[in-house]
Amino acid sequence: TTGIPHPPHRLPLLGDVVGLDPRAPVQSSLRLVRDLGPISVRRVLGTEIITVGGAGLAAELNDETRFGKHVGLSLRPLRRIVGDALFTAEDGEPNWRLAHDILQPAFTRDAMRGYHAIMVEVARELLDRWDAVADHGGQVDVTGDMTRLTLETIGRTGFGYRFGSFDRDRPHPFVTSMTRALRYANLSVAPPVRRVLAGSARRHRADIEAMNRLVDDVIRARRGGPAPETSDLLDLMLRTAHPETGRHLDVVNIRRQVITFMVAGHETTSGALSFALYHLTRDPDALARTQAEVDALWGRADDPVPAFTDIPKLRYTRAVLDEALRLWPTAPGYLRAARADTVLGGRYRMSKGDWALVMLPLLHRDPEVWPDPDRFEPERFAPGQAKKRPAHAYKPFGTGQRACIGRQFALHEAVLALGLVLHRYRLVPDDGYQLKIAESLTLKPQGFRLAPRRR
Ligand code: MNH
Repeated sequence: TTGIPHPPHRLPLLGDVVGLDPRAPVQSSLRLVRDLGPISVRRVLGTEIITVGGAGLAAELNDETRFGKHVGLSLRPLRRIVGDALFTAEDGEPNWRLAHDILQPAFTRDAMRGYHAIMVEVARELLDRWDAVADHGGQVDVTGDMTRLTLETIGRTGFGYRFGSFDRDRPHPFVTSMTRALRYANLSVAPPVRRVLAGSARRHRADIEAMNRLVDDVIRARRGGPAPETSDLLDLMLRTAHPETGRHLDVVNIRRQVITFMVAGHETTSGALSFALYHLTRDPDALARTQAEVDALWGRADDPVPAFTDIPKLRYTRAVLDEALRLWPTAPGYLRAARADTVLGGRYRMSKGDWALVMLPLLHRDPEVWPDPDRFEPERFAPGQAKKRPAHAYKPFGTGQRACIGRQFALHEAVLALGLVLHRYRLVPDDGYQLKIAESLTLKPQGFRLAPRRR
């Protein structure tokens, strides 16, 4: 790592911690490394973090022959909760391949057909909630409501479980435990500091037990009851054998997969929808274009019932989400480890096992690739535009065989929900709102409120 620039204020023992905020590690790291160029290194309490934000170096790290996924930083504590489930399995662990091959058919573009009706049902529950607010002239907590939507969607489509998110004012206890456990796990700071910021180790254990209990109940109910009319993720995991080896997932692993899907399957999508609405309500032209697109598709009918085949037609709406994920990728990075000794960028020697962080908010604003990088401009994702950019300049869903399995799911759900919301409401922002981003494992706007009014 010699020759890689590091932040200017390096302290003995502690390293590059000046300016680092344990509650906002991504945003404070961004400030620390932003001006250091396409690659930089930080030493934080003994851990060396090589951070890449340039498209050329990211392309190298994404080369599957030279690098693989590394389970480090905030994935390590998550792994203590969900072990070798899909997201936190080490490359090459047998349960990764087993679960991946069994579940892959449930995530193809065509498989979305099977979830569409439930996604519409949940989106309409969101509209009902916003209608009531609109009638009283009130405001909605955008991120809170998007989280209701995405949690309800993954719960119902994946596992036949209803959290009742829209009937509650406070989050479901599972969500409280999950959010708190993630916040705890994500705080990679000394135990006394962690205790102050995220509560005790004992409460953390209790949160994990509470999640396990709920998931085990869902699994037990499914095993005791009839199969669902249409197969879902849980059904696949309980009944499907691996096409080649004939092996099944064991019950502890299934529990871990369910928790993984609950975690991975809702916070990121909720954040993406919230950022999209944030940008749209600050960009009247983009908002008008999106509304023109949904109006052209659905007319001004009061309650359109979106068809499965409508969703890919909403190309501009999709570009809005793509662009929102460019500026604020809600899963802000991923780690890549060298499969063998190698040299990165023709200059930086890495030994087998050495790893680097691909920091997406940097990559997605690489000035070599993105003109006027801080500007919200969905036209960047108009048809044909991606071809004009280097292949590895935009990676909100990760890379290679460990890229997001839920990408199609997230995009189908988000385009549908965003389309329906914009078709129905005029959205009035708070004049004084300054974007504030809350960090857990993911990024989400905080305190972002809108007043929805029927158009
Ligand atoms: Mn998702 C992996 C981003 C929605 C389930 N997801 C990843 C990775 C990124 C990512 C980045 C790779 C992480 C890494 O390399 O360490 N995911 C997103 C974003 C959204 C998203 C930005 C929404 C927007 N993800 C979803 C949804 C689901 C899901 C929805 C499930 C329904 N994601 C996963 C799983 C993995 C993953 C499972 C791990 C895949 C694997 O390693 O095999």
